[in-house]
Amino acid sequence: MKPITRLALGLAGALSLAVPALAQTKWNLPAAYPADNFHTENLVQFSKDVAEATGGKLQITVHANASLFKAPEIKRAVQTGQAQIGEILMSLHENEDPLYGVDVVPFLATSFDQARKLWAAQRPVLEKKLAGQGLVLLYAVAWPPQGIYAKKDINTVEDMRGLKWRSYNVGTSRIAEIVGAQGVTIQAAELPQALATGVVNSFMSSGATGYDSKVWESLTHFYDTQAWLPKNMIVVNKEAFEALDKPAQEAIQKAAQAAEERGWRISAAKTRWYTDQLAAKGMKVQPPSDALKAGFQKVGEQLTADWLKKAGAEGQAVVDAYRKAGM
Ligand code: PCA
Repeated sequence: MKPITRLALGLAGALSLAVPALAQTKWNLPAAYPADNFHTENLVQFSKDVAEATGGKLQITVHANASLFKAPEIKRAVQTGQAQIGEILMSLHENEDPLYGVDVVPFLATSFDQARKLWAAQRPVLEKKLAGQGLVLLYAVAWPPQGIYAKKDINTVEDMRGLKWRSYNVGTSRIAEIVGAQGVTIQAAELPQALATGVVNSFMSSGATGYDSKVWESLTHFYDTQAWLPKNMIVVNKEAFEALDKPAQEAIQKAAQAAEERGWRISAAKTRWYTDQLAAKGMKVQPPSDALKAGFQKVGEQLTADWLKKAGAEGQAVVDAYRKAGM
């Protein structure tokens, strides 16, 4: 070997130690919730894990609070490659396919345990659908259970008539229709403003989103109906994923698994903390009265029937698999 060749090889060897084999890849991750929301913090940790495991080769920047794309636009942005990866509120896409909405069927899965089992039943079917759209499903994490926020006593479903009701998906809009409230769809990033200006005076969501929105500045009551646990899912553009080398793909999958475990754990652990915060800020945090519970169960039954009809055999199969898993 000529000395010059040896030098060149030696240099290349030294370089390959210092510089990763692939060029650095940068991904954007649009997310729809505030930077200090637990889902977003979990995403940032996920991105750190990926950076570390790939030796800094893959850098994922999280764009919180719908700063890059609005919540309903994130899925399409990732599908079309405008963003490489994104966090999506699953049930926002129930109109496209009922399967996205199984987690918001009222009272089907009302605890973290049940929601996790429902996710296990839903996941394989969803994974296939997303793959057909050029998306790789990484993981999903549930929000805390959904309750009703209002500015007055809600003792029965009839008390909901005429409320200015903020909805965030098909199901919550439908609830407005059924109870005779004025529904208006507003995503979480715009909720604080909608509350402050009085555009809405009621909504259903988790303690987390109430807390994030400083709901106590406008509203006074939280009814802990525990009606369902909606999920956020993280998906990657398939082409972008496949352009990575194998070790990077594996690093993502591994970090995703860890993020899923961590996310569910934190969501469950913070559930009580969030409602405690609402109470500490002076809100009346309480379980629904028997009458409200009964009335709301009826609303739920109607939504469930609607959903099963839309979702057909495929939806029924997911529900059956969930029930078989022992709820
Ligand atoms: N927060 C989100 C979705 C469900 C939740 O708990 C929201 O209210 O928009």
